[in-house]
Amino acid sequence: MLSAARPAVSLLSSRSRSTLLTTPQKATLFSLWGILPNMNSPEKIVQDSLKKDFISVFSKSWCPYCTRAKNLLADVTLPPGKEVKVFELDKLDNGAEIQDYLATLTGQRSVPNIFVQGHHLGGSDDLVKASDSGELAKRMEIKAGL
Ligand SMILES: N[C@@H](CCC(=O)N[C@@H](CS)C(=O)NCC(=O)O)C(=O)O
Repeated sequence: MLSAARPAVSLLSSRSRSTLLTTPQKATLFSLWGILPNMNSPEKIVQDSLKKDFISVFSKSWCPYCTRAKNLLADVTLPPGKEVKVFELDKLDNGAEIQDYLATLTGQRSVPNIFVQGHHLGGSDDLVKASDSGELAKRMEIKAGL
């Protein structure tokens, strides 16, 4: 259900894009609620995000594991111009279908479901482990030619 008062896209940080393009800095999380601006199939929504977004988080707004993951990611330093995209599945009209598609794609039904540079990382526990072990930093390295 979409509430009329709620914007389709809400910006959690007011950090300016021009700054983002020049220096590595703490992540900006863009959170999507309501109806996605471009209402496509669940597959296309997910695949587009995996192609374009540096980090994709499929989340639910009430989920404590998701909050932990979003807090951790908000504190990560990203390469210039890179962003974290958060899909709040309980707030998106086709969130349940997106979750079904993610389950077939990754074998993981739970949220958060996290991808870095289009590659599946896992859930919140996996993110914490990857952050502690240095795996997350490795996965965030930009490969030559990308
Ligand atoms: N160990 C998982 C736990 C995640 C989890 O239990 N998430 C709950 C929500 S807080 C979930 O996905 N429940 C099923 C659902 O919402 O469909 C992780 O670290 O991500």
